[in-house]
Amino acid sequence: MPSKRDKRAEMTLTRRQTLGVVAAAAAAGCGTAPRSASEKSSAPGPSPAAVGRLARPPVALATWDHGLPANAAALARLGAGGTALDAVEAGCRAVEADCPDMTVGLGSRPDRDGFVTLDAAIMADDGRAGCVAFVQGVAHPISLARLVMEKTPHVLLVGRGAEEFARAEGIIVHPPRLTAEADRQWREWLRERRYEPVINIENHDTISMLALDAQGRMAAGSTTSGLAYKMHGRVGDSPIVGAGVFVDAPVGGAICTGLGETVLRTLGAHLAVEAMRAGATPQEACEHAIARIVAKNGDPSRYQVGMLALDYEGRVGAFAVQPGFTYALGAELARAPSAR
Ligand code: SD4
Repeated sequence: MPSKRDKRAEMTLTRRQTLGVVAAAAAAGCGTAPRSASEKSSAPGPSPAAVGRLARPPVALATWDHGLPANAAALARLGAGGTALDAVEAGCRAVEADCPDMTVGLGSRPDRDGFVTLDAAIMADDGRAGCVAFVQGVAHPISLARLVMEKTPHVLLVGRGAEEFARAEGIIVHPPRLTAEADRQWREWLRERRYEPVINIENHDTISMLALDAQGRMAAGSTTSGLAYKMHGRVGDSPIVGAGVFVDAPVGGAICTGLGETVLRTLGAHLAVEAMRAGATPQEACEHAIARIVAKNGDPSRYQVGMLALDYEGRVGAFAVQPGFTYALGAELARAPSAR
């Protein structure tokens, strides 16, 4: 029988082990050490400087280019005395209200049956969480998720039940409707009815956020329409605590974006936070989690996952399976290093 101490030692992920997992993924064909953003792309704007950098609170960190408007809304909320939870809610709402990528909010591309179904999660670093999945007609699923957290004894409500709860809270639930552009694209898709995720242009770029407020509280949030032309009823990682989002004081938080099935199989965000708990930096934690995702999901040329992590010292981590994952730290856009 291993002693308690042995067990603790087993659970402790050393820095060498963390890097070992990354090395194993590299050996499996995922490339080697992360390269800098400047090596990855000549695109203007994104800078490698944010990776591994120290950010002083208040901090807003968010996925993809639309992380910039999300962070602006989040930082405005923090500047007005809001909490980290207020900040991620405000940031996610900004993208839900206006997402030119058609990947978040009611203007999104639909599932294969022509319905826009939305997923969202919000989590505080004391373990409180609220999530909604497979919700239709709700303009701000992130706020509905927060209401689940604050007004129910539950963590996750889905589908019609979540919509009924929204109505009971005075939220308008709109009838199913596609925007003219979403309708046009869906009808075009119907001609071939083929769904194949294409790296970084899957047209399902989620907004996931982490915020750290001046009082040292951290929160995470995510909101998405999931995969375009997914099966009706499909739910990804974004509204699942531990998969798309996880935050736990006094360790830190992590968030994911990309092909949700690959993250669900590994509970990617939880994996990264637990790596930090065991001593990894946020950057090492992201690399560790991405390496595990690759190890569990086969051929990494077929999908993208981007991960961000943040600790209470304001250290930032960012890593992705493929090149091309952009994220925003405050008002700065950066390009994450990647395994390939
Ligand atoms: C999902 N992870 O539903 C989400 C989609 C996403 O960038 O993050 N796209 O699988």
